[in-house]
Amino acid sequence: MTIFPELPEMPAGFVWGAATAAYQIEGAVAEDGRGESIWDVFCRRPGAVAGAESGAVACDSYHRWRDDVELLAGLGVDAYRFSVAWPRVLPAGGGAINQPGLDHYDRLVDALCERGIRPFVTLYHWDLPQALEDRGGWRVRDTSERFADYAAVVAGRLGDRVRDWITLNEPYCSAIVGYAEGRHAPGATEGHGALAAAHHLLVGHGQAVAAIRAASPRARVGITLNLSPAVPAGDTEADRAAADRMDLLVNRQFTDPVLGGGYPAGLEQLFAGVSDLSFRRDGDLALIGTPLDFLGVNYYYRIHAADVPVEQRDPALRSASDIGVRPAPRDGVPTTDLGWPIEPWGLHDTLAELAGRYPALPPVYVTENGVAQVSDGHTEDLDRIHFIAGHLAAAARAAAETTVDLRGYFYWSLLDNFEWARGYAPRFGLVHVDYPTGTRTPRASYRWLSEQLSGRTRIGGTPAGVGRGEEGR
Ligand code: IFM
Repeated sequence: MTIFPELPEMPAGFVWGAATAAYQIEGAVAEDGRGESIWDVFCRRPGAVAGAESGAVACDSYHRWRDDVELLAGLGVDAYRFSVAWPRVLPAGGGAINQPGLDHYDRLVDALCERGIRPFVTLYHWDLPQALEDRGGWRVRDTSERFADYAAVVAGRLGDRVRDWITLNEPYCSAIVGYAEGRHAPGATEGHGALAAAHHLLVGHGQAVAAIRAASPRARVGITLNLSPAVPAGDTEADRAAADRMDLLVNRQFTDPVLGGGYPAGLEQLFAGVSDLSFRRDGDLALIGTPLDFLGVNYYYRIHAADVPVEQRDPALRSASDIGVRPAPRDGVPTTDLGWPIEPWGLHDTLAELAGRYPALPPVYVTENGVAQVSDGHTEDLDRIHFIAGHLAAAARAAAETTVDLRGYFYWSLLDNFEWARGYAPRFGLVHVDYPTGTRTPRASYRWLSEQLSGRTRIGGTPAGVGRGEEGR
């Protein structure tokens, strides 16, 4: 007999959700006036994406969005986190608004509200309009300003029904993976440019917070950061120092300024050979540290950091080894099919560390957490059920033991989808997608979660009642 785990007790008003992102599910890249994004261009670069795949069709959610809303309703979640594709709304990045693009999201939001599902809208999940990349992309400050303009347009149109806004998803990946490592679009391998991108993403975030609040005074605005506790691979001084460097690069470069504390001590030294940081301007930190209504945390794994000797480092920031760190496999720790260590307690530690380090930490949502399998036929996914239950237990423990005000959990992802440079092989979905036909088939994990969630009172949102359960907390 199979024993299925139960969901843990969560704080009152806890939001249960599932997440996706535009380029990973929508397809329809040349429809209804959408402009090109950096991912359309990057996917055409030989060798950039496994199997030379792209998001051109993906899950075809641009056409099948009604099916996806029904899947969410059947799952019984309170909320759906999706992203808006900037190049659908402003094909050239700025200037003329493409109304058919905005109409798509308008219909989606209406359908969610009709089903009592609260929309959490991410404005930037990596699909920068190529027209802006051609003018320097995130390396230049103008892109931050264009981002705030775009945020105002979307909030102006959807803000009467959408209350929860996420400015950026994982700026670490946009900046460091996209502009230093070159594994993601735009595929640049620069040091200074990547650090400029990180800074301009955060400036754009601060500007967008103000723009969203101006366009929709009832908005609640946050940012989503991917956080990975960095722990020493071995019990040596060198590995401990490597873990500290990794923590600065991945986590604190973003959490410290966003949560109002400015850039952390040690960061300038870490980047000494890479950049003069001349892109920073007076007033930027105040903007970046604008108080938020919530913080989104994406947790997937801990990093086991091993030291790389100085003579083997290249001061270019093209990989973690350039700051002297090698992610090391850990004996006895199981890994996902992507090789990511499965350590649910890392989610507890992430939340506990946030609570301990930042006295003014706003409410927190886990905006992504999930596991991929690479076997297409894997629909009786008991391992995914245990993954979710284990991570939720860790999150519940953090909520009970620390001051973290944990408000929700979004599983990544509702659907199998385009996993960026790895193409379609990794499957993260509660719902299996047969890409040739677009057919969606709920997995065992979907059935389990929906059973666990049934019988609760939904707290999600009609236009008037968004977030009822959370109101006043
Ligand atoms: O698929 C991605 C998502 O776009 C951002 N966070 C991590 C996920 C899994 O790699």
